[in-house]
Amino acid sequence: MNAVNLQDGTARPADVDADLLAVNTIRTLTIDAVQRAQSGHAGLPMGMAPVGYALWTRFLRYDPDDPAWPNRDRFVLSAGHGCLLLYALLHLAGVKGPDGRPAVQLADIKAFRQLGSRCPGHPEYGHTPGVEVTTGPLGQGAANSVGMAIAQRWLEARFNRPDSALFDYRVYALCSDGDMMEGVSGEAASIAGHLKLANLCWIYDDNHVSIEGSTGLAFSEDVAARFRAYGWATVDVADANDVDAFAHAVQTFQATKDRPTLIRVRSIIGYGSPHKQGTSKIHSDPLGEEEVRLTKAAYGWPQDAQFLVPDGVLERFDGTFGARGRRLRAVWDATLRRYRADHGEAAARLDDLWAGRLPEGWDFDLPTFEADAKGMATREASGKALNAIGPRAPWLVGGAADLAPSTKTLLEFDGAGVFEAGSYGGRNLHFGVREHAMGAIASGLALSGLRPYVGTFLIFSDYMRPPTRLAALMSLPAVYVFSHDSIGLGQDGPTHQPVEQLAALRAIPNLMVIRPCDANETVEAWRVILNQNRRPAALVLSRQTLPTLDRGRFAPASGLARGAYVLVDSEDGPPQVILIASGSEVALCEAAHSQLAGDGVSARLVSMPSWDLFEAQDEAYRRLVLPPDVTARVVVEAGSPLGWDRYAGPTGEIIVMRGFGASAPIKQLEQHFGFTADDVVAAARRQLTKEA
Ligand SMILES: Cc1ncc(C[n+]2csc(CCOP(=O)(O)OP(=O)(O)O)c2C)c(N)n1
Repeated sequence: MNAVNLQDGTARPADVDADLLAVNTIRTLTIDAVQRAQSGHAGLPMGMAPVGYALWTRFLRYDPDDPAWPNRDRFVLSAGHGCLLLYALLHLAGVKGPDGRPAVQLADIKAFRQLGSRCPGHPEYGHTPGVEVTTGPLGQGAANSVGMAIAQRWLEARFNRPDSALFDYRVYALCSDGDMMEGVSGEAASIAGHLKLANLCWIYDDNHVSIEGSTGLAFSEDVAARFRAYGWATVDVADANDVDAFAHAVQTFQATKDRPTLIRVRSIIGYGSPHKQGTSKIHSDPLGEEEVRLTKAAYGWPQDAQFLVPDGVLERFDGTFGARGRRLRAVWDATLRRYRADHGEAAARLDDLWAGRLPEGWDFDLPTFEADAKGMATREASGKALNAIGPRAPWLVGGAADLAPSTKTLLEFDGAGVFEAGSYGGRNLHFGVREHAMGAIASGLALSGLRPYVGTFLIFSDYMRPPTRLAALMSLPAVYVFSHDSIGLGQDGPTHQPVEQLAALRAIPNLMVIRPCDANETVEAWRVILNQNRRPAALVLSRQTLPTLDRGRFAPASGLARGAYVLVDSEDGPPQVILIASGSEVALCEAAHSQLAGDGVSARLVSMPSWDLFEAQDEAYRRLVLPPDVTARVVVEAGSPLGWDRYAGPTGEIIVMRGFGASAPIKQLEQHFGFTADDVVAAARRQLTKEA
């Protein structure tokens, strides 16, 4: 491809070759969109347009008529701020949404960053067809792509047959300097190298510029050397405009069968802008009208044309990207037809997987636990539930960040297996001590149709908060198993005792948060979580044993599905006082309830494992459980008070943690921090006195 002569802006679109014409279309669409919106990031798309163009037109296997084709190559724009590159590609490639309408119309690009446009400020999964994953927080997309690559390997191992390669797609992620600086990409790259994910290619836009100026201000390591140390192959492309060199690098990736590949592309941010290219000014400022004209001149573009898509560009994409994708898709459809005929059962499973549901009967073997005063930890019950579901839910896959024995997240039944380099069909993933990447990888798995669960201690949910939030934003059904959920973990002390984490999780919109009180509620929690596929869920579990409640005497654990329910009521008449608790504090309140009943106090005990499930109930139910006229209330939870006043009411009492915990045996801690039945009884009595 010809390089553009920056001094000579006289060339007309018709004069330059078809590749350059298409590349400059991407660039000028970007420039015009940012200029019109007066916001956005033009620099990356201007620099990397040739790379995006070459990848899509020469390599990407993608049916523009169906961006949900299961065997499509994935293209993740991890540097989400450069979204106009993706929007322009989706537009020019003629990608269509499920309704048959273009995924991105020119009108959407013109309305970049405006309400309702298919071109929001950063790519949003589910909002714009063809956007594989929501990106913007740097590092996340790169880490998500590792989950996607794991999923491809897993699907291949489990479902491909010698005569039918249903899954052989590749995963490409375009990463910027910021992506490379963020720790999460390092974690993810480390495990990708360890797992030898040869289907994964990261394209690193090495443009030496970020917001504050040169990356040299803060970033001087040899990134490629680092990746080689992770076990990746690396290829350098000296000039982003050299599409043949880039194409050669992609071919090297495709020929590399034993490790992932990093293609480092040296580019010039804002390429073509005479006064701003190569500087941080172009990173996120609109060019300004005069500079837009000069830049277009530099490209040999009509200076006054806006949002111009010259004749031939759409055809260029259609004749390359489109033609290849449609042809491959037709071949794949034929393969799938054969597969259905020859491997009917596996095909039926795939239909379930693609529909986002687990096979019928996945919950048949869920256990019920007998009443038991000694009981078991909810993490223990969770492990039993998981292992009861596992054999019937073949694509429930997961693991922990080196804490599987503690979080009880190991699948132990025959054939569960381990996902490891060269043996990719296992159901157990070993993430190593990499919580942040683990969360992002879970999203990549969910985006690929698998049902992932990942485990760590609740305290380390902080380490995976960014991907948790994004999973909630994307409505992905990932499951986070968080054990060791309070001071109840005991002697590890305050570094490990979560206090504010529950409140922090509850603050994430669309995240289901469930803290079950005993073994049977834990089973019900798994039932609720896996019965839906539109939300991530945090399952918050105790380290310590908790009594298994006598469900003959108390309400059934299925009440968990409604978020809160009356576990045991006053024997006669309306309650004088309501005790509300979650998780390990329910048993404590049950003891207090008995004590109060013995003293002739009518108390109600509400088990409240999930605020969000409760808030989703109709008002009548909520008033039934928590009648507004009963204002004598005691809330007990070994966590932050934040938000509990909503249920305690203005005059209720809340027994919570008001500071950090301490290192001591659990019994001492309960005494020390006031989590005993006597404390609850005393609070209830204070409430009654107040009432009187
Ligand atoms: C986690 C995170 N931190 C900060 C930002 C804000 N931010 C957006 S772009 C950017 C710098 C980008 O520099 P680079 O990655 O080199 O992209 P380029 O300048 O090449 O467009 C920053 C800090 C972000 N999007 N995500």
